[in-house]
Amino acid sequence: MDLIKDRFKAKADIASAEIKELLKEYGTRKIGEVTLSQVYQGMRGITGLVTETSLLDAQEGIRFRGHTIPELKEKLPTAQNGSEPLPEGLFYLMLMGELPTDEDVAHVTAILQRRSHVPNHVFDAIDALPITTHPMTMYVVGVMALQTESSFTKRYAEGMNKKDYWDAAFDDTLILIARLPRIAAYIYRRKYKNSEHIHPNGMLDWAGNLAHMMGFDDHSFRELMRLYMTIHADHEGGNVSAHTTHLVGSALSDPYLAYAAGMNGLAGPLHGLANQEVIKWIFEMQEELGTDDPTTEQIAAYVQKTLTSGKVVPGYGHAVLRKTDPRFTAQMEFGKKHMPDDKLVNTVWKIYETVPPILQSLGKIKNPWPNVDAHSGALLVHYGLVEYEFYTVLFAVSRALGVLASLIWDRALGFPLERPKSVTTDSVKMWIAGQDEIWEA
Ligand code: CMX
Repeated sequence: MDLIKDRFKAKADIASAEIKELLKEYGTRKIGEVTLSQVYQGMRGITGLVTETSLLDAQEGIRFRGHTIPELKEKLPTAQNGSEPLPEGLFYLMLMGELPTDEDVAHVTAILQRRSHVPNHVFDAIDALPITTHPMTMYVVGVMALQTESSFTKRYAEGMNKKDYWDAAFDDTLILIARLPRIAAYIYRRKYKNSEHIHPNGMLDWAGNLAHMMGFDDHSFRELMRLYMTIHADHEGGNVSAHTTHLVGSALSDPYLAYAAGMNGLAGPLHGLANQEVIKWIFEMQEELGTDDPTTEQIAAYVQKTLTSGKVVPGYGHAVLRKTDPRFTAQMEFGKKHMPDDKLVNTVWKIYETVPPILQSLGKIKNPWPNVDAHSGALLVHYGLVEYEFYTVLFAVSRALGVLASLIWDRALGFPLERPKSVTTDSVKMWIAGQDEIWEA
């Protein structure tokens, strides 16, 4: 691990010095203006965070350290006999800011394999929950139980110098990422497979091992997990899971506490839980229509019904994106390659033809196009992973790569406690009447 840590430290020192200079020279330059609507409506479009690992363009989608998803598919190392990128490679890219070699990726895989042992009390904590508990609740409880291992918290209590925060965050992050597949697979086997657990295979890569421990040893399912874990990993810093992890980490809560907080946000239906909602919605549509192969007319009528009953169409829309999510497209390409005739996957493609014009016609939805969650479930169902309440756990395992790489950078760059200003509506009214200067506060 020292090799990758030393490389990181060298890069972080350069970045820190650059930022210091930037702030010295341009620190008072204005980056934008904030309207009252933005203050009341979810702070959309306010630039107020630095996240080094990825950047989202409304038209083009996500770029990880400058690389689009199609570029990653070309440039990141793959498993032997595989063609999908290894998520360990994306983690390296997000952390170091440069593309890894095959050797670098093998090094990260080896680090993760060596640290993957999960202590028994974590399984005991999960087992203490009723079997009916939602898998995301079990997952966060598992992560919280693992927090006993935090070297950040131990070293802080021993008086760690703030120059070393990044080092402790680095250690915690690698251990946490290494152990998440085991926790996720344990939850899956406990809840859906009668607690018949499967031992890790120390020869497999991080995502391949997750597939194996869940009980899916099909080569193309492993490939799907590699792709899935890569494309769900990061979506710049303002989304709920990334922002929460960053915010909680800014209080110097250790990476376990910060990541668990972020994953509670991912478990919301407007964010990561949308992946389960999509399949639930399609299954309900199939049942109501009495067919597993609905026509576009039938789908259109069902979409209208969903909207009339005051619900959102899950998997469609986005707070920042204004085009089809390239993460949707990457999954569509996987579907075309591995399962072009699958009925459910074809239904997802028919929904893609049907929903955008309907949402567009409402006139209020800023983005009628599908996001990442519109596609993922159908690919999983194809391989027999039909237990849709589990899907957000897979998203969470992947999201650890981005939010925790960012958390290491937060500590390396010495970012302070996050504490934006809030106002009351009374103070807003006084400001409008010219009796208050709250905005200058
Ligand atoms: N179906 C129905 N209505 C939708 C909609 C959808 N898919 N997407 C947006 N709208 C509605 C909003 O609810 C809002 O309605 P009101 O004005 O009545 O409150 C209006 O359109 C305007 O919303 P917006 O500015 O276009 O979108 P927001 O930035 O407020 O919200 C999002 C973004 C993702 C929460 C929203 O599009 C949504 O609820 N989508 C469905 C859930 C989903 O797929 N979430 C996953 C996002 C990706 C992820 O994080 O994993």
